Parts: sequence; structure tokens; C-alpha cells
Amino acid sequence: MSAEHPRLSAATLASTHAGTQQPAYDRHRLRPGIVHLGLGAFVRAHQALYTEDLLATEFGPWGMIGVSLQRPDQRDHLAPQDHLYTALQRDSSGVTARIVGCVQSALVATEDPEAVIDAMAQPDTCIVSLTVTEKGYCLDPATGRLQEHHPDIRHDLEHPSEPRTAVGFILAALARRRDAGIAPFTVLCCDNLPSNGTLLKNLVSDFAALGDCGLATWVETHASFPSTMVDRIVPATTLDDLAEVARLTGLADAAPVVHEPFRQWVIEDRFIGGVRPSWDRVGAEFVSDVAPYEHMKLRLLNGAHSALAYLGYLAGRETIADAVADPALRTFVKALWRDEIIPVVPPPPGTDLTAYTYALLNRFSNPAIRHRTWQIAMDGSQKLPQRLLSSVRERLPRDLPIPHLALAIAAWIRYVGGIDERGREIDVRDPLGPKLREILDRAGEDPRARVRAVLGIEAIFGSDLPRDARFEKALVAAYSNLLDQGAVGAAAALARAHA
Ligand code: CS2
Repeated sequence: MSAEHPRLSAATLASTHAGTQQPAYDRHRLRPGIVHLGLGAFVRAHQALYTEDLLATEFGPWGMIGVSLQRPDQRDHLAPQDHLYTALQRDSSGVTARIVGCVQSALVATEDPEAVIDAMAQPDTCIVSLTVTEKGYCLDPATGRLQEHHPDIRHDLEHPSEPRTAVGFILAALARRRDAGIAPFTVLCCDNLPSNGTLLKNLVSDFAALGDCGLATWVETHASFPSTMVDRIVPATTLDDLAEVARLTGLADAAPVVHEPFRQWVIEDRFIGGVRPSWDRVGAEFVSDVAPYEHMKLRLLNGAHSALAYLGYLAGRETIADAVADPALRTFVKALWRDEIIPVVPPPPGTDLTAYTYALLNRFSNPAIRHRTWQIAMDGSQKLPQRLLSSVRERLPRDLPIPHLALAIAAWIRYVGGIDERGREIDVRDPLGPKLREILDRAGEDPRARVRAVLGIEAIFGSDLPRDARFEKALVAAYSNLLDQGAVGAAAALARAHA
């Protein structure tokens, strides 16, 4: 952080450089109505900015209490700045800085779980929203059901008033509300998971059923878990970003966020008592069925992101923008969309999927957003099913070919093997990382043996895909091509074969 600039805080806010947007409402009058689990960069660059826009348009009790489930860093950065932070919007035409005020406090669950449950149990808390990443749900990625033997779930069962997991906190707070005769809050899952509301409801029900069955029934009957589709590209904040914020605003901020101009939020309109912020006044959409929006986004955006992350990383491309600047990878991703995903994704009402992918390619090409392939490559075991395997599952029963999807999945297999194309070690971050590495090491060098070994992981591939000979054949071919020609060479070969 910059030593020459005063620290951002309520006291210094008035001294920002001209051109820095500030909260356009009276922060002193703000009351918290939302507790958010997972206080990372994404929520601060997405939901918080919709809320910030709304507060300026139609003031209401929609302040946010942010909760970090594990680390204290965000709280440590935000508390000394009165929870204010800067959002930098960047594209090729330039950068704008905006100071955000709707986060009112930050809690760290590991330090004080009671404070978190208490905040969630307050009658004024109408919404508990979440961005805890895919692995934060302790689910089996292939089935979407709770991993009952996950150590943190076992812990939460034994210590229900000191939970560690998001599911444990939701249930502890719902139990407290039921016992106090308070209506439940609406649970708003904002992670990139399929049918994320229903999925979270199932996880909470699975967890409740392991303990108090009466509570399971109460949750089933009274609680509401609308599904959502969230979209905005938010790369990890870097030291350069901190320096740029100080230069632009004149104030030092230890926790800024960086984002692209685009944003989208589609939410199922099922809130308890109909009580919710009018986020639709500032661009969000409330709909009765999120599924088509979610399929479009998870398969076209996130599917392509993961494909480019693995192929791009293996080929030595640092960011998504670098990856799509490579002609072979650019052609690859266009063909992946056009030939293999769009034909099996029903478009949401009024949406042209081809136009959607053109817009995606522009967003991916944004040179001002340095979204690292390594960051997106993280936790692939939790991401593959909804991003890539979902399209495979649409195509195989119709006997449609999958060469591009197979190359993306083969690149993931190569990536989790832990050695890149130049023989360097890869820092693989994935809850199943050690297991994947071990079974690949045991499988030896033969492509078929390696593919088979990985396909044996039911938590990722389920029981259907490993039995499909076409899937295995496509993966072995793609994996062999990757070994022989490298990621860029294999992508170029596909383009020649399909020209
Ligand atoms: C990315 C997403 O890190 C990742 O896995 O694919 O975070 C992506 O940037 C967002 O979903 C965009 O809305």
C-alpha cells in the first residue's frame, strides 16, 4: 500500500481526487438487512455494486454484514477503513474509481462463530447470500449432494453452535430463528453451480436430516432458496492495482477490487414475504426460471474459461486475454462454442447465443483485465461437471462428436498431472489435487492408462461417463495429441481437421 497517501476512511472520504465516485446516500442511516458469507472480491464487485446503485436510487435497509469463513485478511483490511473500499472498472478505454459504502461490517467466522450466527438470526436480516466458491459447499460435484463424511461437516454436526461451514452456519441460524419464532431469511446462493438455490437447499436438508429431523421439515416447508445466475469478471487484486487506486483517488486502500464493465444478475423471484431489494431497478432481472440463463452462462462463459485456462496455462499464456490473443486458441474457443456447446444449449428468452459468444470473446480479450489462467484453473475437480461435462452429457446420447470438449478436459488431466509442457512443476490448487496426482503417478505414462485412472473418480465423472467408450476414446485421442503437439499445436490440428 502507498505510504504517501492518507488511508481511505470515513474521515478522509471527502478528500478524494475529483472524478472518484462516492456513496450517494447517507451511510449513517444505513441498516444491515443482508449477511453475506464469503467476503471475497467477487461479491464486492458484483452484488455490492448493484446494492450501491440501488441505495442511491431508492434508499432502504440493505447494508451488508460481510463474513469471511476462514481468513481474517479482508476484515483486517476493511475495518481500519470503516469498511469502505474502491472498485476499479477497467477496459481498453480507461479506468474509473468508485468508493463503495454498503458493506457495514466484517466478521471472521473462525474467530467468533457466535457473532456470525447472531447476525444471521437478527429479525432484520432478510437475506443471507453466499459466494463461498464451489468447494465451500462440501458437496459431491457429480451428484450435488452433501459429502457427509467431509471433516468440516463432521465437525459441524458435533459442534452445531460453532460451525465452520456455510451449510453449518445457515442451519444454526435457521434453528435459532425457528426457536425464537422468527421467519427464516431467504438464502441467496451466488456461486457458479448448477441450480444453485435448489442445490444449496438440498445440502442444508441433507445436513439437517443428519441431526434434528424436525428442523429438516421446518426448513423444507418455510425456507426459500432462489437460484441465481451471476456474472462479472473479477480478477484477483494485485499490488499494481493498489498503487493505481492511490494514484487515482489520492487515498490508500488495502482492499480494492477490479472488474470489467459488464455485469449480469438473474434471480429467481422467490423471497420470503416478497421482501427484497429492488435490484431490478438497477439492472438485475427477477425471473421465474433461472435455468436457461444459468446453462448459457456456466457452459458458454465458464466452460470456455476453464478450457482456455488449462490449454492457455499449458502453453505458457499468463492471462485469458493472452490466451485468446493466440490465433489457434482463439479459433479453438470459437469452434467449441459454435460446434459443440451452442447446438445443445436452449437460449434464454430473447437471447441470441451467437451474439452472446461474440460479446464473450470481447470480454475475454479485454487487455486491462489481467485474469490469470492459473486462477481460473484452480479447483477444476469442482468446476468440470457443470462447465464442460454438462455439454458432453447433452451430446453423447445424440451421438454428436466432442473433439473440442475432449481437448479441454484432456488439458485439465494434463494440468493436474502437475508438470507443464516445458517440464516445470505446476502449483495445482484443488481439493482433489493430491489424489489426482497420486493416481496419475501410479498410472504411468501411457495416455489410455492415465485417462482411465482419472475417469475412475466418480465424484467428478459420475458412473455414466466412465462407462461410455466414446468418451474415453475422445479423451485418449485428445490427450495423445496434447502430448505430441502441445496445447497450441493440438488446438491448431483440430482447426485443420474441422476446416
Ligand atoms: C472464472 C469465474 O475463476 C473462474 O473459475 O471462470 O470466476 C468467472 O470469471 C465468473 O464466473 C464470471 O462471471
